[in-house]
Amino acid sequence: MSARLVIATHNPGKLREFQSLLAPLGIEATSAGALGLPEPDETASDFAGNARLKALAAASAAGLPALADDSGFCAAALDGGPGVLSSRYAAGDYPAAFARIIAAARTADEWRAWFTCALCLAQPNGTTQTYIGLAHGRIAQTPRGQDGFGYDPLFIPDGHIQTYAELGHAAKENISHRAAAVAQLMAALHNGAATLTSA
Ligand code: ITT
Repeated sequence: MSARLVIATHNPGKLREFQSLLAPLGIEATSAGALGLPEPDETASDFAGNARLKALAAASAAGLPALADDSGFCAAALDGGPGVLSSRYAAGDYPAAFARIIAAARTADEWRAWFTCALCLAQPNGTTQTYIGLAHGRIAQTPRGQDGFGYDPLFIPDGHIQTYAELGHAAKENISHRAAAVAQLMAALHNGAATLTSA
């Protein structure tokens, strides 16, 4: 398949993961940052709404199909928060955010957590398709690991004893919320339910 796609993210950690996850498709992927596309305000109240907003903005500005991801870390002790507010909750200070989440988990004695990824493929003509990927696990009592980005040092996926940041990129790619959403997109592209070429 030869097609062009805009990866509508300004987050370098996400971009790296997408480039690797989408490599098997052999598509020419450009990032929204490289194209100088503006970052739309994330005004929706849920992951799918924000993913759609970002994908539509990029597809319309670039005149190309665009893929956007809205994702976040969800703690049971915070009723699923920070969730859609994950980036704002950390405000660039991840150690402080981790400390607040660990304190909440300890108080509630509730360590379950999950990542959510809403992936939206938008066409320049305004049609969209959205896929949701989840990864369940628990909060690490002490953040661990150097690999990855964002909340990776805080999350131990089910079936593992290491955090995402300790497992590293190659292992995360097999089990992550983003990989689960991309797998659905791949299936849709393979069976014709989604396309990268319509204008
Ligand atoms: P774009 O909107 O440009 O894609 P962003 O970082 O603002 O980048 P979001 O609004 O979707 O993206 O915020 C998601 C936040 O959730 C992200 O900044 C991380 O803090 C966290 N997050 C999402 N996926 C993650 C992952 O795989 N590992 C660690 N943290 C993740």
